[in-house]
Amino acid sequence: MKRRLVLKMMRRMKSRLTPVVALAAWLFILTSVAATSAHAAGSWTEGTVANAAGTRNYKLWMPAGYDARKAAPLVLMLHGCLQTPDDFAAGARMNEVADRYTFLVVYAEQPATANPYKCWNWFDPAHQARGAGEPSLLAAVMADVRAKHKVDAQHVYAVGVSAGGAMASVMGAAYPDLFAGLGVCAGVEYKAATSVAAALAAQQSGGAEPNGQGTLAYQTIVAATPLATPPRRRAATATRARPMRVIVFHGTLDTVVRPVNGDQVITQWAQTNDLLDDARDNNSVDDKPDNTSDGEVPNGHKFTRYVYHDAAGKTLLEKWLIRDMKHAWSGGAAAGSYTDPQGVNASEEIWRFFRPTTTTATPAKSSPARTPRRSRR
Ligand SMILES: [Ca+2]
Ligand SMILES: [Ca+2]
Repeated sequence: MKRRLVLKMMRRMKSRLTPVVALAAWLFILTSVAATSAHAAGSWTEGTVANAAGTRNYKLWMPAGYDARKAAPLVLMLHGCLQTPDDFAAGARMNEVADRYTFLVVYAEQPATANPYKCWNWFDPAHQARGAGEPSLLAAVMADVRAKHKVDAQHVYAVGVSAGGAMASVMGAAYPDLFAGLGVCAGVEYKAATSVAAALAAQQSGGAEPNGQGTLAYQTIVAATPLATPPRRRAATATRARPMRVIVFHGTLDTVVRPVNGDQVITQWAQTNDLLDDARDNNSVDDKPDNTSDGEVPNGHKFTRYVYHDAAGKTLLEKWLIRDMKHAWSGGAAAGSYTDPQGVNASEEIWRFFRPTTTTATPAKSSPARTPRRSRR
């Protein structure tokens, strides 16, 4: 299509320009066509959403190999205070993972007009609920991306660092119909605070009692996901909401958001998932790790990884404590602010944790083998 257009332009040019100028133009057009077609890397697009709560811009990473006809998973990335989408993208390097595994990454931008430090207002009751404030704007971002691109609705996740991580916790409870999982890096539990003073206190010594916050998040989820599509194979007493998969990263030397907050994120979501799985507070999911392992990044930090199972023994929650890491996104590049390249590569681990698996689907290979067997009868 593009080449045909170029030829058409050339034909027109030839009739008008001198041969030398025409040749120069021809070469210029040819090289630019070659440059664009040779580049298979992902690319940015931008968008803006608006509703009664205001306006927000976003940047969307279209991964290399993205096929507009095929539904792709989508990850919402929420930056921390003083950051921008570009800064966060450069630091976290999630786009590189997206290029490898072909998923969309959308970076919502919190402007200084909304918060002088560009923090998501996770601690303000005006921005903690479905259909209001910043959560509604973030939901609008997701809706805009989904309207313009083919998204695999079953595989949409919210990931954030610091204030962005705190907002990811809010989004998981307020919009459980949108998100199947959360990545909380140096963040806090759901509604850890409901004022600026409480936010500062929570960052230092933890937020509201996390088991209670887990129950609160469950009640919020139930309110957000009534009846519409009852899940298959679930007890009549349960809600239709899915379990929320959550992965946490926290540095042991984080003095901005102390590590107790990472523990609270796990306790809170363990309780929420305990209630979600059978509508009973029977510790079918709890915050005691089922698996603990130590490791070390080559030339980097040591870490401990805690894995928490659901009632069926499958991984539901994970927590990575990064030894000697301060307030930062674990891993990534120094090109972005608030990163610690010596930490575990959080982007890689988050996608490993979220990555859709095909264990429940019938592998494509087995279909032809079955068909002849059936036809013999
Ligand atoms: Ca339970
Ligand atoms: Ca419980």
